[in-house]
Parts: sequence; structure tokens; C-alpha cells
Amino acid sequence: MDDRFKEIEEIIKQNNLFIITAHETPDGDAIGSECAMSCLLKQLGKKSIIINADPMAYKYSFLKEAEQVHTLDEVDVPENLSDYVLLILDTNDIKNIGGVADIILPHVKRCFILDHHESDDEIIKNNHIESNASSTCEILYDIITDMGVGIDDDIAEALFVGIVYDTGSFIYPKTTAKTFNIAYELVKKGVYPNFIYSKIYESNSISALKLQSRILSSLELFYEQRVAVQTMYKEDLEACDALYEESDTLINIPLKSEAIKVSVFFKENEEGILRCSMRSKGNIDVAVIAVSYGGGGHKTAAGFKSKYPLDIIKRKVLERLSEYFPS
Ligand SMILES: [Mn+2]
Repeated sequence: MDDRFKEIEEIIKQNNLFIITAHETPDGDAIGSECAMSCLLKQLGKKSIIINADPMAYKYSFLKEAEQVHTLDEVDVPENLSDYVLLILDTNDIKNIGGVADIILPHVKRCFILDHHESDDEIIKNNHIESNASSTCEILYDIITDMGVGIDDDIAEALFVGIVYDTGSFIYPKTTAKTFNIAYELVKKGVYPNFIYSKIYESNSISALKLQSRILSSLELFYEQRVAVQTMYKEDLEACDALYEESDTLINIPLKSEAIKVSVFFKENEEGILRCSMRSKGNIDVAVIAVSYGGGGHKTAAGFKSKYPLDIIKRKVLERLSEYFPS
């Protein structure tokens, strides 16, 4: 048994009822780790429910365990919440779990976070956070194997989805030899990478294609074409008949240009709530900006929910970035 996993493994062994959740607008790593965790608990004879604040993107519905993924507004939240342990995956920021923070978290007997984002010491001490891991699924692979539970087809596919998604198909900075080693083990178990690729990257709707065209046309360039800003209003979603979660990879497009060092995406959801997402290349730390507005993330990928209207927050973020681009 690996000492690093002592606490999470004891929590799993000593309890029987679990609610699994992850961050809002759950991505491939959030869904993959939730599904794999659900399979792990099932194999150990435990009962669990996956409950998220936001709906899952359709593209993940091929995962067998995805039928266990529920949203807060369509699930019957158990009445005996004080008998449940809440496992929070792929975020260590409680603000990021949406309504689960108000409706479930205050009433459960215990909460435990399993994550790979940067965090403060207090949270790291009481939970399991490995900020050098490529993905939550990478950590979960170690836990599942450490617990001696077999990696079946459903677990293998779920973990592979999370790793592929969070490493940008094995190219982002936290991709290591270990990441490839886990992928190798999962492929040996029968995961077919091209099948996963087609499910994640070639299964978008026509609405998503129209949304991409519309959002790309909102592109503005600043600081001698080194900072890209894209904007999405809720009216854009309506006009394309698209879902908010279908916009999640559009922020990566500007970074394909060599000159672009920072990509900023201001996006309103269907309710008009404005979020700012940022991605950077090189030595530009966008997490610092996100944290100062109550958000979080990594050095090269971070975001926050804006309390300000678009024109004001856009000016503030561009001002913050000016230190990297002196004129
Ligand atoms: Mn992740």
C-alpha cells in the first residue's frame, strides 16, 4: 500500500455511501474521474451517486458509467445526507462545484477532495492534491491499482478519456513519462485510442461548428497581436442553438498561432453569468490573475467568474496582462 493514498483509501474502505461530484461545466477529466471512481466503489461493494451542478456534454455519454452521471436539478438528493461522504474530484475550489456546495456539502458527514490543481497548504494538508499530476484520472489510476482493484474495460476507458482530455492528447506541460506509462497500461487493457479520439474530438454537433465560426469572428488582438480575446454572449448560444459546454475548447484555437502568447475567452452561459477563461504559453502566469478575481487554475490555464460587466473586466484583465507586454 502506498502511504500517499492512506487517507483516501481509508475513507473509501470505512464508508459505504458516497456522492461523487466535480467542477461546473464538467470536462473530460471531471467526467472520466467520476465514472472511474463510481466503478471503483461499485467493485468494492459501495453505493455511490454522481451529482454535478451542470450537465455532462453529450460526447461523454459513450462511457458506460456515464449513465450514472446526474445533475442536481434532475436527481433525488438522498434525505440521509449525513450518512454520505462527498468526494470532490478535479477541483479544490468549493466555489467551483456550484449548487452542490449549498445543497449537499453542508449536510454530508465528510468531504474529501482528490485533485491536481494548485492549491493552498491548508487544503493540501487535509485532502489529496498532486499538482504535478497531468489529470485527476492519472492520480486515480494509481489509487485503483494500489487498492488492488482490477482495471476493467469501463474504468480503463474512463481514465483514458480524462488523461487524453487534460493533456490535450499527451502534449500539455504536465504530460510525463508516467502519463504515457499509464496510457500504455490502459491501452494494454484494451482501450482503443482512435475510438476515444473520435468520441471526444469528432463527435461535435453542427451547432458547435456554427458556434465556433461565430466566436472566432469575435476575435480581437492586443499587445502587438500577442494577446487574443474572444467573446461569447448568451445570444450567440441562442443563435446557434448551441450549449454553453460546446464552447469549451474554443479558447485553444488562437494559441495555434505562434505569435499569440495569451488567449482570453469571455463567455456568458445561458443564464448570462460571465466567466473569463485564460490560457498562456511560456512564462505568463494567468492563475495569478484568476486567483485575484476569486477563481483559480494552473499557471497556463485558469479562469474565474466575473462580478463585473464585460467591458470593465475586459479592461482590467488586459491591464493585468500589460506587465508581460511592455510597449
Ligand atoms: Mn483535470
